[in-house]
Amino acid sequence: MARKKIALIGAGMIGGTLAHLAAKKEMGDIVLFDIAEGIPQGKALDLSQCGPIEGFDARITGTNDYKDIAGADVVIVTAGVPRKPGMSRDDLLGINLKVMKAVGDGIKANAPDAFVICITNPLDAMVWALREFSGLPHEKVVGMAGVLDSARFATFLAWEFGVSVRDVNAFVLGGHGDTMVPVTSYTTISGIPVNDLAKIRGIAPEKLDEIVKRTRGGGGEIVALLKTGSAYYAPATSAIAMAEAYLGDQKRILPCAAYVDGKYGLDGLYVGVPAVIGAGGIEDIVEIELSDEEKSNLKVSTDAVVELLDACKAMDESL
Ligand code: TXD
Repeated sequence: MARKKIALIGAGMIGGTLAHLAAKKEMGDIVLFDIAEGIPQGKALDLSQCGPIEGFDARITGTNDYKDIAGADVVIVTAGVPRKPGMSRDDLLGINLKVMKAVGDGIKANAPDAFVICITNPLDAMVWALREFSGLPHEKVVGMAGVLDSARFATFLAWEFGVSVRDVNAFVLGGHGDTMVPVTSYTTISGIPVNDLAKIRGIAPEKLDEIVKRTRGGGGEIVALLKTGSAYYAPATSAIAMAEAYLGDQKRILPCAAYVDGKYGLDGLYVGVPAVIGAGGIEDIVEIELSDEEKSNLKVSTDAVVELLDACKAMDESL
């Protein structure tokens, strides 16, 4: 059976990391696409030379021509510009919306049957715009944010409780912005609700609030430290987990920016919700019971996403 084909649109910090992870895991052949000449080709050549050392067989190529993504099974989109210190994710909207138009056209023409994972920020708006521009079915276009935000939440919890990160199952819903909703009522450590373990361990509720706050600011914390860009190792790792769930028909329930129409009181919005990822793409959205506070926090988050969509529509009348 022929190898799967993974196309990475954007060969920057996340794109290169995606390629390395996908190659190490032998997920398939990899095409790195970018508008910058030489970058995708150079990174593809460098990554290929890891093969004899790491022991993976994967054809890794770089290109500036969308025709080379033809027939891709998975397309992961990081094309665009990242934040610099002092910038919000929303500040990227104008530039990255135009990029999504070009990327959407490229996917529509060359890889219409792919499962598309969008990473480009502002994520909830960019994944919606990418779906509109590409015309792919809603269940085949998803945004990566919740897996990353939940991993940040889980890391901070594991540090505070002094437990293995393997045992923390954290849930962050809503938009990928300062209004994201870490859902402590569905967060467990070895199946123990985190609020219960906090009481057992004598960890004050204020400490958990601090961790929720640090999770919300997790992206900005790294941008401030790096100064020249944003996080890329954990974002890439998160998108790879989503791609594996699709390619392996794993039926994982992951927090993803999926298209919600009816559930959670939403009609026609991409926002972070528990989504089942399998061979059909987004196969189901799980509508969990939320506390009143969590419901109102989710409303604030989805209202912020609607504002971004309105800004996108104002910039591009085809939306
Ligand atoms: O959780 C999340 N979703 C976020 C997303 C986590 C971290 C970073 N987030 C966003 O991902 C970030 O704000 C950016 O919008 C993207 C990509 O971040 P990355 O750090 O990989 O940015 P780079 O290193 O600048 O890479 C972007 C590449 C770069 O090589 C450009 O030449 C290329 O995108 N680029 C394009 N490729 C194709 N087509 C077009 N039009 C284009 N424009 C730029």
